[in-house]
Amino acid sequence: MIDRARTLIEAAEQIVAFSGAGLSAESGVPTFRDAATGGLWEGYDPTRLASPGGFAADPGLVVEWYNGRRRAVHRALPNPAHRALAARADVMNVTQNVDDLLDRAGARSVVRLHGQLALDRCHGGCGYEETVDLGDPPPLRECPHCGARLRPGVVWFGESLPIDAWAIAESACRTCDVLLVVGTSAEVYPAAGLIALAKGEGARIVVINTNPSAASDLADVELIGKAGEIVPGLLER
Ligand code: BJW
Ligand code: ZN
Repeated sequence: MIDRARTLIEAAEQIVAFSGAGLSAESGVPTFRDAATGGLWEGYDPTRLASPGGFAADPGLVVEWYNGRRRAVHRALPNPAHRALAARADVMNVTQNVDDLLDRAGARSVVRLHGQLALDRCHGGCGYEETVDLGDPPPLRECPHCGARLRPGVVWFGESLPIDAWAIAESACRTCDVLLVVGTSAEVYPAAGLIALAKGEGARIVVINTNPSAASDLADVELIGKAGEIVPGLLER
């Protein structure tokens, strides 16, 4: 199966890597829905924490939860899968991840569908944004422009994805020859819809995941195992 995937990759002109939390699992960053890595949301109701309604109900709790995750990402290091994806300048990285591990691995540009932990932005919608030190994130505070609350610069349930990032991702998935689907449950939309979009336009789908996922049925090649162990061998020239 690895050889089949490598053959597809070698023949491809355009390669897109669509990643999820499993990509960073071996760096020690917990996933969302995967019990094997401790499931980040175990004991929490995700719609409470990662939603505008949850923020309205208990903004202090939500900011503290994100600040704990920010500190954990700050302590984490890129793993071999991040480094392999970053090392191939011809691979476009489209990620659902809000960490900065692809960037720290040296990826030139990363298309982020669900925002980033390293930003705070105004929840009132005035457009104010501020970079956050992941190692020493600030507590809940007000927007210096309009007085509304600042919130993590991520995309919560019920919110729209960043228009520019979505347009770039959609266009790349329409035209790519191979879509690598790395470490995602492929359950969260519209991001997960990129896989069917690429497949419908003729791309070959290579799925790398420790378990079968919602992407399995769309896979031309499914490689079951850890991203850090599989991705480097797939992408080395
Ligand atoms: C390994 C591994 C290793 C482990 N190696 N693999 C139908 C169509 C469109 C939308 C919807 C729809 N149905 C419902 C919706 C709404 C909703 C949605 O999709 N809900 C689903 C749960 C059903 N979507 C939205 O609300 C989106 N917005 C939207 O639709 O706007 C339009 C709208 C407007 C108004 C009203 C309604 C709609 C926004 C979605 C935002 C998602 N945000 C989050 C949180 C980000 C901030 C934060 O980090 O806190 O994004 S949710 C969370 O899930 C996070 C992730 O990016 C995302 C995807 O998770 P991911 O990355 O796949 O992680 P896991 O844990 O699920 O999977 C990890 C995988 O790795 C597993 O498969 C493991 O096996 C594997 N693995 N170790 C390889 N070492
Ligand atoms: Zn503001």
